[in-house]
Order: sequence, then C-alpha cells, then structure tokens
Amino acid sequence: MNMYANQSTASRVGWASAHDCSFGAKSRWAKAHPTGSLIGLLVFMLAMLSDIAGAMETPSIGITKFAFAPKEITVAPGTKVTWTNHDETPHTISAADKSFLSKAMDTDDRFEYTFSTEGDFAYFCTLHPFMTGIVHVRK
Ligand SMILES: [Cu+2]
Repeated sequence: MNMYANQSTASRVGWASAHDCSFGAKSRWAKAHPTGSLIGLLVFMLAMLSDIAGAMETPSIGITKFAFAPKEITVAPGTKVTWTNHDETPHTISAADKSFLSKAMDTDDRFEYTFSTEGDFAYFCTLHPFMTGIVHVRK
C-alpha cells in the first residue's frame, strides 16, 4: 500500500513537470481509488487492525468425556472458534442449522469455524446427539 502510494506520488511529481500528462496521472489515481485515497487507506488500515484483533481472539472448545467444554460461549462476529477432540472416541461438530459440519474428528483433531453473523448457533455431535453446545455471536 505504502509502496504504491509513494510510487504514485513520485510519478505525479514527475508528470507534473511535463504539463500535458499531469491530468492523465490524476485520473489514473482516481480510477484506482474511486472512494478517495485517504478514506480508502483509513478503511483499509482499520480493516487490517480488526483482522489482527480477530485473529488473536480464538476461543477454543474442548471435547472431553463426551461433552463440549465450555458448553456455551459468547463471541463477537468474525471470531474463529476451534474445537479439539480430547477423547479416544471420534466426534463431530454439526450445526443445528447445518451452517457448518466437521468430519469425524479423531483424538487431537481440530475443527475451526468463523462466525460472521450474529445469532445463537446450537450444535451437536452427529455420532452422539446427546452432546450439545451453543455459540452466541453478539456485537
Ligand atoms: Cu461424539
């Protein structure tokens, strides 16, 4: 991003001395950044920051003795949640609304899913349907 901005500034300065071409440089810049370069850059940086914050927060749910622990968690939209099977028995993670489904997870296998929309997402193990959990997604 910075490299591109510097390069473009340099080429604008260069082209401004050759009068005819300065307009061409500006319109090329406008085409590449239709929403305005500064606002676009800010939005881009904010998006990057929130990505980094989101990546740092990765709640994990363990599967132990035929139960999800914690059984119930609350996360913000965009949060990636991971499940790890600590049992000797295969388990699956299956959303009640079918929005996600893991394969049969062997011991120490992990499954991850990113919750992008708000809501209450109940899930269960298809091999042992009495195993249930829920992820609340709230802003
Ligand atoms: Cu199971």
